[in-house]
Amino acid sequence: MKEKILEALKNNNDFISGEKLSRELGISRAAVWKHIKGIKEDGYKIESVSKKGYKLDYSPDLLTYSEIKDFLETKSLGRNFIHYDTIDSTNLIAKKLAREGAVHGTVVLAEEQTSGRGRLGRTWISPKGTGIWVSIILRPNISAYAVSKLTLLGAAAVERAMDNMGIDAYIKWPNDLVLNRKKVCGILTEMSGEMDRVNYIVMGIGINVNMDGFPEEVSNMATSLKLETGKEVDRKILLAALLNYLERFYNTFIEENNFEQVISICRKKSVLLGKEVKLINGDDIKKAKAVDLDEEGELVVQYENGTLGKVLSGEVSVRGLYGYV
Ligand code: BT5
Repeated sequence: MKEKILEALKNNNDFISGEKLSRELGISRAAVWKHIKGIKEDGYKIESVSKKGYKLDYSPDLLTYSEIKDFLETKSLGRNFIHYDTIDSTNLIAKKLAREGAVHGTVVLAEEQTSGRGRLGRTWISPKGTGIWVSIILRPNISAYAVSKLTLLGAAAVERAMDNMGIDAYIKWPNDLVLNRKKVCGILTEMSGEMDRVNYIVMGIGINVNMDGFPEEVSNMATSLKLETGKEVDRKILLAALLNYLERFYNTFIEENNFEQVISICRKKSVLLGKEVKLINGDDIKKAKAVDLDEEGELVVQYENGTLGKVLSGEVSVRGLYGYV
């Protein structure tokens, strides 16, 4: 009901009376007043004048469904949208909801994560109101082998969404986006299923948008869009653009088995191709040259002894990035 009242306020440039709201929504005047109070507590500024009613003066910078839906062009992604002010990790919640049967395209978003997660149990720093901390539940009919392709699909969607906002970010295969040699986005794709059938996928995407600085432990490798561009970036438009691209790329991949555009973006915007890299697999570190990205999204490398190999996913570091000199 709160959503409906907010919607009515947004659709009205002028005052709307409590009586009209109560009549149209079929609730009491007291209930209208209670919901208005709740909306104000969420950070909206609502003018109330006796005999005239209520008027929305200001919407806060929140990534709720009602704030982004005008920019969304998707059919399923984000149409079931769960917003938290603070949560431990959106991936954890999304996995729980997926187990309980949440529909394909469900989005879980938090303004702040208290235990944001990276790969291999690492921490993802997720301060309040300055980033996009989002997890998307996907239910593709693909084999577990193809799942790592989805991370690239996510990276390509983030790259396009940033490009839309005039930001020229690069992709560090397989799960980072880089701006001026520092990490601005990370993707954590988790799955449940068997080898030949996926149950569900949770794609967690963290984008550093408007923070002014980072804790010391990551300050040499992390950056935000604001730090690099010098201005605030509209989180709502960026999130909607991300979901729009993600759905487009996902449908093309799943329905037409076409992965070409994703690969072409990942190749064109790669920070690895042509470079000497270190392939890190726990304690096993191999030096190689990143030669290409094949049509399956695997990184083609040439080892020091000249042999070629393919890497499906994993940890790669490259000189000049994230403090590696
Ligand atoms: C990632 O892991 O890059 C995946 C990050 C995914 C975060 C999203 S946010 C929404 C969803 N919910 C979650 O709980 N997670 C997902 P990885 O490649 O392992 O990189 C992690 C490393 O990046 C850390 O060990 C730090 O060194 C560094 N790091 C931590 N926070 C960062 C930040 N905000 N920006 C840049 N680097 C960061």
